[in-house]
Amino acid sequence: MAIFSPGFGGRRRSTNPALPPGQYEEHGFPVLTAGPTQRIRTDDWRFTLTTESGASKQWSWQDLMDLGPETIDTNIHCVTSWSKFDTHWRGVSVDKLMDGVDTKAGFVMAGSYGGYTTNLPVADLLGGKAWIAFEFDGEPLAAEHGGPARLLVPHLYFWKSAKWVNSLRFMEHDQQGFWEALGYHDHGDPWLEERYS
Ligand SMILES: Nc1nc2c(c(=O)[nH]1)N[C@H]1C(S)=C(S)[C@@H](COP(=O)(O)O)O[C@H]1N2
Ligand SMILES: [Mo]
Repeated sequence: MAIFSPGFGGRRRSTNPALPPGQYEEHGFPVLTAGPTQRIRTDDWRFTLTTESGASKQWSWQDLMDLGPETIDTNIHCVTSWSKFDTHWRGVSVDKLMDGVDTKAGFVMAGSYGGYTTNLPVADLLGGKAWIAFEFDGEPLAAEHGGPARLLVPHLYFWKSAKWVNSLRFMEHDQQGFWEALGYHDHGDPWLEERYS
């Protein structure tokens, strides 16, 4: 006996236009981490940006706060098929970190405390699409969710939002990060279901 009935339209389709294909709405906030949770004090926290020419720039926690944080209200989409609507964050846009940075690179490798990496096109980090986020729901971001600060790139699957992020390395040629090297997509647009490469 079949455990599901294909007669009633087969796979259930969401009527919610905010839900990308193959996703369901999650009300909790699952924790997904490959490896141990990193615990970094804001006093010790540093963030480094390196361009393709080798030039680098570094920020302390206070430097980050001085860049002018903003509020971000957004939906997030995990490749394991949960989506969470209307999440509230505070963070500094990557545009602000990029102010005055001279690069023609097309790609970025984001790196984290603990060694996690993920690659993204530069275009997906600029234009108000990506942040270094340090508050969730009005509270300091919990270590389990990447606090003190994580990358937040809500228009791509959530594995691109590197927890405990501490670097952006600009690259002329795309290279693969942790999950990408294991078969996940180099881009990861949930609306195009770019799950695997
Ligand atoms: N440093 C780091 N960042 C990471 C991960 C990880 O394992 N390590 N997992 C990614 C994946 S696969 C997802 S779905 C989200 C999960 O974020 P959450 O635990 O806050 O829900 O973080 C992403 N960022
Ligand atoms: Mo994920």
